This record gives sequence, C-alpha cells and structure tokens, in this order.
Amino acid sequence: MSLNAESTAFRSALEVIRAVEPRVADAIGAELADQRESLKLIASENYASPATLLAMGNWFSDKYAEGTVGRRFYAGCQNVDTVEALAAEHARELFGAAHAYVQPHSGIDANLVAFWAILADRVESPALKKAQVRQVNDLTEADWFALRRELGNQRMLGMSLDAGGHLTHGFRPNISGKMFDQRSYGTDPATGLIDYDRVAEAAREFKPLILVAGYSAYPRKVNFRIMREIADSVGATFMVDMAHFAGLVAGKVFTGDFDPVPHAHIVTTTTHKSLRGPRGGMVLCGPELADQVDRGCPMVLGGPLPHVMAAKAVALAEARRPDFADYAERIVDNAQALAEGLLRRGTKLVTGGTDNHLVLLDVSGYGLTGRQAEQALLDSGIVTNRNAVPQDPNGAWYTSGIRIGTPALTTRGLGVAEMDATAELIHTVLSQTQSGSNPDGTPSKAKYVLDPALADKISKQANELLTGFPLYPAVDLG
Ligand code: DSN
Repeated sequence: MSLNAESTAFRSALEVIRAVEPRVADAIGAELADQRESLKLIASENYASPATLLAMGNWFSDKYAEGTVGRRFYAGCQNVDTVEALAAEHARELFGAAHAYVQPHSGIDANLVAFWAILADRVESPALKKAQVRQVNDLTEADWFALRRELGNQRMLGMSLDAGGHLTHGFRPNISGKMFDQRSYGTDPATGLIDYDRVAEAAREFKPLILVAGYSAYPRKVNFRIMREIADSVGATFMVDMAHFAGLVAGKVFTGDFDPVPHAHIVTTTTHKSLRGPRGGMVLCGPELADQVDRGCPMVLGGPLPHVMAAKAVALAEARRPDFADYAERIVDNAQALAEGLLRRGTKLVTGGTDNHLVLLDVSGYGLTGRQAEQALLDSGIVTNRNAVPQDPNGAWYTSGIRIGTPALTTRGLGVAEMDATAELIHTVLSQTQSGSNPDGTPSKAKYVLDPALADKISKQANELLTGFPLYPAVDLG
C-alpha cells in the first residue's frame, strides 16, 4: 500500500537526518511518541498542522533578510518577500488589522518591538529623533545619557504576575522590568476578576505611558473597550498582548468589546498557542505605529526567520478557514466542561470557572503546592504546569496553582465528555497525593507521596482516553 504524503514526508526527513546524526532522528521520533501518549493540558501549547511543520524545514532557513518586504539589507530576498507579505496579508485579514509585522521570533520579541515603537512614537527627545533618523554616530555622550534616562524612566501599568499577567509586562525577571517604571493592577480578592474601577484609579494615580492588558493565567475575558477608555483618560498608549487567546480572537469567539484589535493602539501575540501556528510572534497595529514597528529588525530583533514566516503564512491561512472558528468554539466549550467537572468534584478554581481556554486550579484545598501537584500529575501521564494564584502564599516557584488549558486536546478532537473524564483523573490524582517531608521532618513544598500503582493506573486511563483521538493520524513513522 502506498504511503500518504505526510507519512512519506516525515519518514523521508527522518531518514535523511538519521544518516547524519541518528540520535537527533531518534529524539524527534520519541518526541512524537511522547506527545501522542500524554494528556497535554499545558494552556500555552498546541499541535501545529503537518503543513505548518513542513513549511519550516527547508532552504528559507539559510537566507538572511534583515529589513522588511521590498527594503532589505541583503540581496536576493524576493522569495522571502513573498512569504513575509503573504503572512502579513493573512494576519491583517484574519484580525482586521491595518498593519501586521510577522518577524518577531517569540512573544517577548514581539513585546520588545511594541515597546520600542511606543517609546519612539511617544517620547519627546532630541537624542531619540537623531537616533531614529540614523544619525546614531552624531549622538554625543550627553545625548546618550539623555536617551537612556528618557527611555528608561517611562511608566508601564500591567496586570500583576500573580493575578495572571506576564513577565514581559514590566516584571523584574524580564528586561521590561528594568526598562520601565512598572506598577501593576490586580484582581478583586473576592471574585478573582479584574476590577476596572481599580485599574482606572491606578492609571489616574500613576499616569503610565503604556497601559498593558493581556495575561497568561487569567481564566476570563477582558473588556478591551473599557481598558481603552481608561488608557485614553490618562493619555496612555493601550497595548494588548493576546498571545494566549489569539486563536479565540481569530476564531471570532472574542468579538466586540472582547476583541483587542479594534480597541488597542498595538497588539502583540505569539503564533503557536491557541492560534496553532509555528513558534513565533507577531505585532498588529494601526498606520501611526507601523513605521516604527517595521524597524523591529535590526532595531530590536536579529535577522528574521524566513522559514518560520513561511510557516506563519500557512498557519494563518488555516486559521482563516471556517473550521478554525468551530475549533475556537470547541476550545472554550471544553475548558468550561473541564472547569464544571472539577467544580463538581470540589476543586477550587480561581474566579470559579472560565470563559476562555484555561482553568486555574487552586490546589491548596488538596493540601498541596503547585509544584507537588504538577509532579504528581506528570507521574500520572497528565502534563500541566504550576502557576501562582492571586496573592499566592507559596510565591512564583512553588505556587499554589495548576494551570490547565484545552487548545491542544481540542486539536486532537477530544470533547466535553472526555473533559469530564479528564477532570475525574485530575481530581483522583490530587486527592490521593500527600504533601511530603524533608529528611529533618519539616514539611516540604516539593516532596509528595503518591502510590506508584495509582499513578500507573491513571497513566493508563489517560492513555485510553486518547486512543480514540490519535495525534497526527495521517503521520505514520513506521
Ligand atoms: N510560556 C508561556 C506560557 O506558558 O504562558 C508564556 O510566555
């Protein structure tokens, strides 16, 4: 029997790799096997299509293309121009944006490009003006000093990390936290929800240059119309990082006040989470910021990755198909079914549920830290990640939370019935795991006790749950 195109493509690729370094070919095959066998609930992960994956493994990888379409610092970029322009066109059409910049290598890079564009647009500085017109060599020592002081002292207001915000929104472990004078808004301690009056109050007091919305662990919608009104009331630039929920925007689950694109001055995203593309980033904006955004490379970024831009074009074309909207709806249906299944079993959820793709469990009710819960679930074939909950007493390392999300399992085809079964597996593991002790008898935040036989049984059950939903069914590596 002849093999289908996908199987032929991946088998051939592995054969070619194996001839040079068999251990790499083996690791690639093992990764597919692991992904096929595990119940992947990491909210930021997904499974890109074979077409998207294949678009990355080719000669575009060899090409330098600094600059933008039609204005490159290298010769011979006509084919890169084709794929970059296509990716940008698909992005503009999909999100209804005036301008799309598809070069960022990651979400952090996309945010750095956005920060640069906003600073360059907003900060009144003669030194900056000189730098922008490429008279960098004319800058005096005093100019440089002024430039550093002016760019480095700007204010950013973003969602606090423990409320679900992201590191790149002005927090210390990221360069944004060193560049900006940052203040954060949290969530209402009683409901776990954003309190827009408090955000407005913080904005009035702090007067940020940039108001950032977006999250990596907030299980609810954000009203971007209200956030824009708050930004306007204090003259801030409104930036939304939609990395986590870009697929829900693309699939028209988040519309009106909940679609960031018509409300924000600038929107950043990754392309590999709910959007289901290759690993990478993207910036969307109006014409006012487009010129500065397009200076992303070489101002902020290293040379663009043309093979990844080719894959972005493929994935964005896929996201424009009608079945992507159905996929996006099922992501949310599944997250809500998972949340309901957990609530029914007594699990405490931050905000009491979800209206996006993720659910944040507060595992303190099981007597566990997030770290203990994450490892116990992993032993049981359930891949999640620990995450802080609001006002987390265990901090960002051990945490009290587990973040789970449905984009990946929804891609495999699992539905609400499987979500209830998943909730049962998670609850069983967490309720059967005990917090462990250190050798001196003191309580440990990392050690835990879980019967290996139970972990094994749950792993098998998790695997059975997946058998009707093969991952990459068209790919047979033999
Ligand atoms: N690492 C991503 C996540 O898991 O949410 C965000 O940077």
